[in-house]
Amino acid sequence: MSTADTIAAIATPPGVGGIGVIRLSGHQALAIAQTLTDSTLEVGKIQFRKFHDQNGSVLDHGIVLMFKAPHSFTGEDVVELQGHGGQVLQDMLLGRVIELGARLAHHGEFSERAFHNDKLDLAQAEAIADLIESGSQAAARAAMRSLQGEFSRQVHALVEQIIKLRVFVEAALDFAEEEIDFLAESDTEQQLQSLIENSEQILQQAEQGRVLNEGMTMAIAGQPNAGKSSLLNYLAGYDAAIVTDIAGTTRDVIREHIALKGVPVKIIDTAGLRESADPVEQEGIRRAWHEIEQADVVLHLVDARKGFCRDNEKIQQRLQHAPVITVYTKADLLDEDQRKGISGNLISTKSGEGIDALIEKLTKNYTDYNHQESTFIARKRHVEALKTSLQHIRQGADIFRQTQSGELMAEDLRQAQQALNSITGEFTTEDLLGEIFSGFCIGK
Ligand SMILES: Nc1nc2c(ncn2[C@@H]2O[C@H](COP(=O)(O)OP(=O)(O)OP(=O)(O)O)[C@@H](O)[C@H]2O)c(=O)[nH]1
Ligand SMILES: [Mg+2]
Repeated sequence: MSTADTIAAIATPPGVGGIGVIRLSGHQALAIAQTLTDSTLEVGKIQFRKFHDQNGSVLDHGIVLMFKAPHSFTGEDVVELQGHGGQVLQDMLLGRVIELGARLAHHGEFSERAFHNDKLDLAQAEAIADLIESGSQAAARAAMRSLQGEFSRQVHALVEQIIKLRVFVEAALDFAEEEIDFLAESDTEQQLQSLIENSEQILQQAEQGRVLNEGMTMAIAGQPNAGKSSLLNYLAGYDAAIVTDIAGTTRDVIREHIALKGVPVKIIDTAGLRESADPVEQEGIRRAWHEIEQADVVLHLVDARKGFCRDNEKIQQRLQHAPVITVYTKADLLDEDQRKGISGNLISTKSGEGIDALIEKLTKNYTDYNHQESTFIARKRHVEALKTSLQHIRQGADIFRQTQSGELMAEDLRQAQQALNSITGEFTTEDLLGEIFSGFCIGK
């Protein structure tokens, strides 16, 4: 990315509208606007001007807003041209601006410049994209809180706590002889404990924010004929998947987006898991595992009449990565005695029994968004970074408890801090930045 270039883009959505905005950022922005309008422009004024083409004919007219660096969104000189909304007209105006020396902005390049000029940190820049794309009022409110820096403030508070500990631990290393007493007599242990508790709390909030943002991915897994597709259909409210009594009916992965109590959920129905000689079914099962292993939560369906057999145990041994909820199906086919033998979630897609309770269980951590003024929006990468950080803090704390020495813990604390810094972008590679900003729309 070259910040020497002046970039331009249509900032309003494509199509017809009362007004259309073209945004420019960079050191040539003001000069380009002056040539375009054939006039002198001032900062901080609402100025009505004609926009000319290269022959001097008027392309459009409208309002010009100028912002002088560093007092702008990007931190550079910024001009906004508010003309009439209309695709052809906007394209002509953009073409003229490019002719005058600007180049087309890449996806998210305005936000990226704002980030590099310290106008926003990375989590805030991401919150802009999430705000624009939010799919519910709760998500929009949470994104706004992130944009205002709520999430970043909490991450910074954790970083501060880690730095305090690191300074102390590293100072203790300089007094190697007395180190053990020094640390043992201090409140290092309590500080570590409080750091773990705070990290856990933020992680939990970030997880909620991520689900609010991206939805929860819920895979339905189990042996053939367990009733997986029936449950998908029940929750989706229509016959999304084929249901038959033939084991191995579903081969492809079937996805449905639904809302459970206002929580966005991506349900994934998969092929029944078993040994199979059929190459088509084998491929279905391979794809099933691929989806199951990426899910946020797995519903493991077990035919209640068959009970939890060894094959089910084998399936669960492979399900270590995410919470697994075992669900017994076909409750309507059980007699009283059989019912007594089952403890846990029991449902029937024929009678609807047990499904409300299951939904309640699935959503209980996520349903009070609207009441939580503290919820901020988050992304998967934030959650992963918080997990990495927490893992290092826990590891460091264990080592400290065993050795009462700070030396071995110091490296873990350093890595915990680095993981947190990647959230706000203080420690982030160019590749990752490129990946994040390319997901933004052009003009943002
Ligand atoms: N009585 C009753 N039958 C059910 C229930 N759920 C599913 N079934 C029946 O069980 C059979 C298998 O159901 P599916 O939903 O296709 O099962 P599946 O787990 O998707 O099976 P595969 O796609 O082969 O892996 C069908 O005949 C369903 O009608 C239920 O709650 N009660
Ligand atoms: Mg099926």
